[in-house]
Amino acid sequence: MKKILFFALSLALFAACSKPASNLTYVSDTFTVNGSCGMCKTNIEKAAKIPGVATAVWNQKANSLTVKYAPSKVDIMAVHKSIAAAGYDTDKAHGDDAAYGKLPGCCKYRDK
Ligand SMILES: [Cu+2]
Repeated sequence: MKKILFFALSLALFAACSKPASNLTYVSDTFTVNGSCGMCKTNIEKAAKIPGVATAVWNQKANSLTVKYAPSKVDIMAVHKSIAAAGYDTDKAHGDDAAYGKLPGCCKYRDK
């Protein structure tokens, strides 16, 4: 019984390690995401990091987000939508109004 369990575990481990994650092709894209403070940066970058996105860096001064993502794994529109669902406007998706309403006062970038 222990041997079977060990075998199953090794197989699962092997399957997890042998995923061809390293030979994915990544591209970089920069687009506008409106926000106002450091908390926005955390929220925006967290929302942008959906599966298939390797890195997401938001620039507060420029109101722009640079993402490195694998087009074979994720559509860039899905990234826009995820950010919009968190309450932030991108140049292609309007931030969800209910989510925007729940943002703390310092993050109300539309009311400035
Ligand atoms: Cu903020």
